[in-house]
Amino acid sequence: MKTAFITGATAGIGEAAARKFVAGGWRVIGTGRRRERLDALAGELGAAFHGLELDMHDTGVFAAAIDALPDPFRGVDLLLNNAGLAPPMSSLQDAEQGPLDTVIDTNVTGLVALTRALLPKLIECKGAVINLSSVAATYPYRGGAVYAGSKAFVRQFGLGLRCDLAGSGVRVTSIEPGMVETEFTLVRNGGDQAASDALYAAMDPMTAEDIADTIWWVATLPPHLNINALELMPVTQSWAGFAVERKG
Ligand code: 8X3
Repeated sequence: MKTAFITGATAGIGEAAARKFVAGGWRVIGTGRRRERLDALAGELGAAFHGLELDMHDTGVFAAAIDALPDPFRGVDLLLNNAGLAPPMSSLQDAEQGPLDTVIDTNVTGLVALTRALLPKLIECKGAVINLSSVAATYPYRGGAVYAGSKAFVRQFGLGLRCDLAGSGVRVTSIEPGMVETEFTLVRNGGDQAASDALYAAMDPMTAEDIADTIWWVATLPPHLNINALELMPVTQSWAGFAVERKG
């Protein structure tokens, strides 16, 4: 029986992935800050799910938390680096530093530290790392510089990690979705549900389950195949072209 370690399992893509992997016969260690959500998921998914209360900013406790995993969950075949967030949409010249630090600490520093802490187990199992990046890693948009930069880091980090892991059998993939209706926009907008609803209105966004299904597909490919990066969008999302500033 394989084990997936899924960060940010208390909502959205992480939660959908936890359900998908348990339904597929895996054990899942799901992390999050919200104990009550982890407990609810444990109640739903049963003994195959282990909820681990973990804050991605708390890099100093990662090693001890991993060491303390209960017996059936001690091997890790897949790390799904899903936890992440975006700061409020704002030009950098108008942004507060605090929310930017939170995003960099979570999306970049926490992700690197957790990956490093789990690598011995992943190497032992010839496992896989799947990182949640974004289309924002490739296509910039106004107000998203720090978010896009963090997701470009995630993609390039994964490619570099593949080089480091050459010969180990460990696979590394960057999943790069566009618009997925989850709590992502709600968090980005500081809890404004109407703004989130308006963004996804009448455009048939992707769902957390769509992305979880894709992650499952990547994770269960034959072990000699590595998907380096996979970009997904809803059919209704495309590009608006370059902005041009004219003089006079
Ligand atoms: C977020 C993707 O297209 O909603 O990762 O900005 S998008």
